Amino acid sequence: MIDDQIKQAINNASLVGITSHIRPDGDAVGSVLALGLALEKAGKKVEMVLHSGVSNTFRHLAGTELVKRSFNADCDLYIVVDCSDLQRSGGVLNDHQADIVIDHHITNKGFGRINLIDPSAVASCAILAEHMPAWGLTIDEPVASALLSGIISDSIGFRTSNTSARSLRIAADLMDKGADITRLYNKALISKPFESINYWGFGLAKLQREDTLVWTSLSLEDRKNAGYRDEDDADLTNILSSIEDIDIAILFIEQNANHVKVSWRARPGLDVASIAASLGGGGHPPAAGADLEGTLPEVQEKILQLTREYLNEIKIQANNSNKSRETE
Ligand SMILES: [Mn+2]
Repeated sequence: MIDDQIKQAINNASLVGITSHIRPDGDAVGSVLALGLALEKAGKKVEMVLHSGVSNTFRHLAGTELVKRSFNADCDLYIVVDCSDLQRSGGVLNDHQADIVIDHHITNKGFGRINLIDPSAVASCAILAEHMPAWGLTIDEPVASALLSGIISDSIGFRTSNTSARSLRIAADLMDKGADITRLYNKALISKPFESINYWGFGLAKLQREDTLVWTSLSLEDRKNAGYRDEDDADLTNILSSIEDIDIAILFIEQNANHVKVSWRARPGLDVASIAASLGGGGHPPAAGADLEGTLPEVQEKILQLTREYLNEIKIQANNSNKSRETE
């Protein structure tokens, strides 16, 4: 049904615009490239746009040289992938409506004319892998590689709690189509430039712990000193989330003098997406983010306070349910 609507919309379009969120991760890049390359192969003209460009981590994927930072022309059809709300695209659509929204973020309310949103999917790339054939699009080796790269990235190498037999079967199918899992895994998650590890060092040197909460920050000064060029966290958040006996890890990344990106990671069962969403951000229950106005110390204080309050509520709830169990 929804597949027919999407197929129809694609068939009717000659110039298709595709975009995703700012500071795109592997799933955002993979989704844009997979869809863009497959649509080109199907004879469509395509504009692929990522407001922040493509980070070096994913430059090895086919088609990244075609990705622009803004739309040059008015497209007949705009597809927004892996992006929980329109604002997170960085404003690249201007006044255009999102025609098709494809996403797996639970916080996505469906801001498109046609919405394909599956929060159970491990990645937006997994949704695309399952649905693209029904839209008449072919998954060849470059498309399969982009999709598998996105799945590997968003599942942190099949380690997130939503990793399922279904997601592994999708990955296996993409391998059958020529995607080299060893190479893609290494590129997406293991191999890092010297500057990234150096950048981690600045963040790790400031690591703080308070009970089951850990946090640190990366300032503009740190980025400069480390010689790190991208605007993302160089995956330091995932390192923080590997600390044992922790409920929540937070990373504050200074973007400019009055703008800080906040990244949360939480143990399974907690929901940091709810905190992020209350601040205009988004994400998944165990991994979420938000962009906030303010200086690094201001944002840090505010967010730590909100996160402490959330953790206290969780502890009170847990105590209450223990008590009611005792009195039963
Ligand atoms: Mn994703």
